[in-house]
Amino acid sequence: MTASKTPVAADLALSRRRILRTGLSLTAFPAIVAAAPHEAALRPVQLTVDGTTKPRVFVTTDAGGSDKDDLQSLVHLLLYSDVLDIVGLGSSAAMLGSGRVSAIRSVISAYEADRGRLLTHSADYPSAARLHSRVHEGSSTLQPAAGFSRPTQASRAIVAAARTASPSNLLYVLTWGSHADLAQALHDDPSIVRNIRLISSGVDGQDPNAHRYLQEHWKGRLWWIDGATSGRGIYAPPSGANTPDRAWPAANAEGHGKLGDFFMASTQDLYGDFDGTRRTDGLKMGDSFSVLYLIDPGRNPDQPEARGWGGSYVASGPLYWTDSRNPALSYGSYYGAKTVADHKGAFLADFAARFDRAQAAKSK
Ligand SMILES: [Ca+2]
Repeated sequence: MTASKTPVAADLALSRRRILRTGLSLTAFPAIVAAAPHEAALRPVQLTVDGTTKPRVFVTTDAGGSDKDDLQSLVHLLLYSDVLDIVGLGSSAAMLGSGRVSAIRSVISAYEADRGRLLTHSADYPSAARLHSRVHEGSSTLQPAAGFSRPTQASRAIVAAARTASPSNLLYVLTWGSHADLAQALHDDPSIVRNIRLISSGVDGQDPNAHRYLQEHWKGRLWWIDGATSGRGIYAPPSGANTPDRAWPAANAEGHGKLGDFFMASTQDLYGDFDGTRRTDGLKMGDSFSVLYLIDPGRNPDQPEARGWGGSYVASGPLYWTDSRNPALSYGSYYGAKTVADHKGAFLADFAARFDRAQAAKSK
């Protein structure tokens, strides 16, 4: 099955809408806007060739661990790297014993092979060298009771990226692995909090002390969507079974450039535990809801409670949103999963069209 092409971020109406969003940000958080601008030189807003604002994104990931779904999420991210300003890719994988920047770099290498074809569809895809220059090793050990310890490459890069952000050109930090490097960054330079929006995906168990530090010291001061389970709606059925989608990758990714084949490979034996009898394959990419939140062409990112590709969240305190506990919006024990799953047809069709870009150059 080849999904229909869904135009993304291509029309002027959308450009105007995204420009309007900046105004909404300022209106929504006047206290933040009133804060003195940071002394560091600000990085200008990045625009696509059609004038659309690119959200600035720093992703931290545990790619390389026992669950291959972060590799899937990285493929997804890079296929949308023309509409996002990717300023950092950190390996926050303390549970693995060491960082795994090599896993991130392997996805960038697949992207490099396809970039020529991608550029015929959008001139905004960054070079692989540029992406490689933004890859950073993160914490390799669990944080002590305090929740922070020493700076890492990744924590320093978060501080640097946030210092060049501003309340009108925010840095979105998407945490797909542990919170250790973000926690360290906030500890080392508390002033960056005003420039950051965090969208996290239930990573408390990957570094409990770092997560507790964020909860105890930053909740209420940090704009934060704390999404533990909504992202399961990307792949889980309404029963809430942990059954990744086996059919979609073969139909839409395999044979679609290096990225398509890389994605397909990262859906095979998902947990690396095949014992000769039972194995798990399929599309999962549960952390990708944070990217979907930013790339939904119809979404205002200032409104976590609104409906949209990345899900709908419930205000649980100042600047803090969590998964909905409404039973009607749950898939089994996955609270809020339906708020993401309701948009699955749209965001997977769009993703399929992105794989088509990797497969074939645009005909002139
Ligand atoms: Ca992850």
